[in-house]
Order: sequence, then C-alpha cells, then structure tokens
Amino acid sequence: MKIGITCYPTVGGSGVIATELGKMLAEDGNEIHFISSSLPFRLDKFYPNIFYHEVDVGHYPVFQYPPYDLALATKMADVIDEKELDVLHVHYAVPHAICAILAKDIAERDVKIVTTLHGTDITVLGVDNTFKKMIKYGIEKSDAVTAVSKSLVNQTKEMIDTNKDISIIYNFVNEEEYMPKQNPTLKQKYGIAAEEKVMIHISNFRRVKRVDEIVHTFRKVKEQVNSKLLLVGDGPEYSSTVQLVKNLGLDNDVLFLGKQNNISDLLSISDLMLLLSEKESFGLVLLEAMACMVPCIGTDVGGIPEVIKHEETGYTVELGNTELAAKYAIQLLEDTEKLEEFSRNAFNHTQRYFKSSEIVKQYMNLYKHILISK
Ligand code: GMT
Repeated sequence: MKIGITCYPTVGGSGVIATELGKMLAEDGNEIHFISSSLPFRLDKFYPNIFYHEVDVGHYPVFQYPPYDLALATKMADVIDEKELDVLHVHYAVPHAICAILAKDIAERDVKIVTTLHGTDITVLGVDNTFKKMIKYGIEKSDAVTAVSKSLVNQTKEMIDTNKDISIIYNFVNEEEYMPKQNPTLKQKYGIAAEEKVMIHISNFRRVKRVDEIVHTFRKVKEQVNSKLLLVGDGPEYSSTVQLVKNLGLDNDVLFLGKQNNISDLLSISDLMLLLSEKESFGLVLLEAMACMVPCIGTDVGGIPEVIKHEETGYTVELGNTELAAKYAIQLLEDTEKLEEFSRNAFNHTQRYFKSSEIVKQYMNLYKHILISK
C-alpha cells in the first residue's frame, strides 16, 4: 500500500505515534510518504521505502500570515497524484483533516482519508465554537476516524453530535526502545544514591499537565521516603515550576532535565511515574513507563484509567488530590515486594493490550476496509 502520513513533526505523543506507525508500516513492505513542515523527530534511521515531503510555505509580502494550511493541502494533492497514494492518514482534525479533504478535492486521483484524533483538537479546540464546525466537518468528511481512547470517542461524540463511526485504536510504543533495561551507573551520574527512590514526570509543561501538583505530591513523599524527582521536558510552566521548587526548598531533590531523547534510559532508573493532568486523552508517557516496568500514578481523567489499571499497574486519583497520590506513592515505594509486583504487572499489561504489532494490524485492517468498501 502507498500511505501518506501528516502529523505535527515536533516532540509530542501524536508525532511519535505517527512516526512509529510509519516506520512499522514500512517494515511490513508498505511505501510511506511523510508530508509535514519538518522531518518527524523520531525518523532517525534510513528506510528505503520511507519518503519525506517538506511543506514549504514561502514568504509572500501580500499575506499577513503565512498560509501554511493551503501549502500543506497543495503538497498533499501533489503527493497523492505523483506517488499514487491509496490512503492519506492525518493526525489531528484541525488543520490536518481539513487540509486532506481539500487535497482530495484538488487531486485527480481518489484517495481515502483516515483521521486520528489525539485529544487536544477535541478537548481544547472543541471548546471554542470557532473550531467546532470545522472539527465536525473534518471528522464527517474523513473516510475513517480513529481516536486514541474510549474516553476521547465519547467526548468527541458529545461535543460535535455526530453519528460518524469512530474506532478506538490505542497508542503503542516501539518495544525495541521501550523495554526494561539495566543502567547501573546512570543514577550515580545524576548524583542519586543507589538506595534513593526515583520518581519521574515527563511532559510539555503545559498548564493542563499540573506540574505544580507533581511537585506538591513529591514534597509529601519526600517527607517519608528518601527520594528524588526527575522533571523531564520543557514548556510554558517551566519557570514557575523552578520557582516553586526553590520556594519549597527542594532544589537538591528535584532535577530539571529539560528535553531529553534518552527517555527509556531515564525510565530505567525510575521507580514510579507521575502524571496528574487535568486533560489527557491517553497519556503516552504512561505506556512508555509501563513498557520499561515503571508503575504509574495518574489522575482519573480522560483516557488515563484506560492505560493505568488501578491497584494493579499503579493508581488513579481524583484530579487535584495530591494527598492521595502521595499516600499511594509512599505505600508503593516503601514496599519492595509490592513495587516489584506492580512493575511486572505494568509490563505485562502493555504486552497484553498495547502491543505494537497488534495496534499496527488494526490500522492496516482499517485501511483495507475503507479501500474495498467504496
Ligand atoms: O499532551 C500534549 O500536549 C501533546 C499531545 C500531542 O499532540 O502529542 O498529546 C495528545 O496526544 C497524545 C498521543 O495520542 C496523547 O497521549 C495525549 O494524552 C494527548 N494530550 C492530551 O489529550 C492533552
């Protein structure tokens, strides 16, 4: 099959999923064409059947704003015709599904459009009436629509009031990268003593991630458990988090690592992952952690309870309940046997429900289905 893929190529779960999916489809013999503004950051190896088509916006003084969406649609139409695409799989309804629909109209060849919803389009843009109609149009004009969790399907249906069939296809991780690893010297390199427990949070530090509550939870855990907190990532709330850590006198116990590529190495020295977001359609970092045998504590928000199995692979708590999050963390970190059991459960859970080969098969079946159904 010849498949076009459009995603936001920068760091973010949706870009990771789109790129890993493209890589796995290419390994199965399909021809993959990425169409985006820059090379997806996980496309780090040479694949003879993966091609990259860069969207060039150009700079015309007549436009007050660079017309990226139109440039993307034009590029998509060119690639559909020149490379004879069968399927164009776009990640995010706005703007990518809209661009794909326009491209389909412009192109001479018929192509099927698959749109995957990742959350922010529905949970953030959907709240804004300006985009609601646009999202509905993108979803209803797509040949197939998928969402990364049941919760996101329900939210989407509630928001745009549609009968469109939306399939749940869960996220996955590249198991060759995210797996249990031994890294005996890494803890020491970060100045963490062997007996200290390590908690980790990874995000883009947007307000919805509630990084301040991660710090407050850690402060309570620290009172009882000899531990460190790794904060990985960067974003709008970074400076205020640094300030909060200073104010709480935790400078020596919270390590700000910024954006990192070696996530699985950092997970290999972590005992527990925290994700206390107020909105999260899936929470890919949870799956990355669990695949590396790291149990998780998350809020019972959005798709998080579909990823964390409460009291088996970790715990879920009500949004804002840092008291309970800390209590669960202490229970787990102080009980070696329980921590080991949860670590094993976490790993087995990813193997059972989120295996990459199974998820890729689900996408492939969907492509085949829409190609023969019309
Ligand atoms: O969480 C973000 O801010 C980034 C965003 C993205 O584009 O990667 O994440 C969304 O898609 C991920 C991949 O499907 C999900 O794991 C995240 O839960 C989802 N974020 C939100 O729903 C806030």
